[in-house]
Amino acid sequence: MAVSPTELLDIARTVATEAGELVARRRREGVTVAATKSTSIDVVTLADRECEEFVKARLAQLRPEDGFYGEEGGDSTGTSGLTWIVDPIDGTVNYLYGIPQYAVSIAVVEGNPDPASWKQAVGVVNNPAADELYFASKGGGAFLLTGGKQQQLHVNEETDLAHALVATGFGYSSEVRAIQAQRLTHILPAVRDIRRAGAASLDLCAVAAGRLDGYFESGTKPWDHGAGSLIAREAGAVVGGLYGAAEGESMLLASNKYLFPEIEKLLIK
Ligand code: LIP
Repeated sequence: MAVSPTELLDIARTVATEAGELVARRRREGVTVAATKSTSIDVVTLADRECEEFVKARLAQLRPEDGFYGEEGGDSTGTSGLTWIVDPIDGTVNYLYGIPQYAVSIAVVEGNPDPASWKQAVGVVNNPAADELYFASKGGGAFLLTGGKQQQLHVNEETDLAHALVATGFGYSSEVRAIQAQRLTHILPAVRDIRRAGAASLDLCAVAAGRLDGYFESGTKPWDHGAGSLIAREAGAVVGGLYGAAEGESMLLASNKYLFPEIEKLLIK
């Protein structure tokens, strides 16, 4: 990789900050649903589309040789071996309802946007409504910038599953949600409590920041976790799928090294 992780992180932070200002402004102006995707509750807003176009254009200016892989379909292959993976607004339903739990998620990986084979280089997750910018580079640690102050992030060291605060999420199809709800019946009695905040990238950052002890979800896409999983790993989390698999659509699980196997056992039931 000819470009330094520091340069890539600077670009990701700059663009995520600019994009966060854009989506926050659009939220204040009022949000319009542009279309639905997989089901009638899987919405995309005009701001999702505008933000992805903005991020893609900025990255094309700053890193014209790189590939791009975005949730709203603006994909392009590059020649540099690097791919930017972007969720313009993660937590779209929160954004639509005015719940301040949504984020611009920008990651850059070496290789294709496939969690089974990518090499994560940099991840940035920006929640403009909370003035919280999470970021990490591979081997460089994970950080939160908020209120002008920067702090390094570390996962909780909780070892008792019964004391674990665990987040999850659900898909947009009712058939899938029924299966996910069934799985939850094994988890809920075994842990402190469950949270469902609505944005995978922020759930992963919450694990990194010690605001959650674990997070699991099936059905997420590379743009949902491409940045947040690096931030969680750099804060000391174990992140992956089940049975040693890579994180991915089948399962995304993040927790500390003590609880990861305990939660995995409950998911395998
Ligand atoms: C969201 C994910 C979240 C999941 C939601 C939704 P989106 O992504 O980040 O984890 O539970 O159902 O898929 O659609 O807001 O970009």
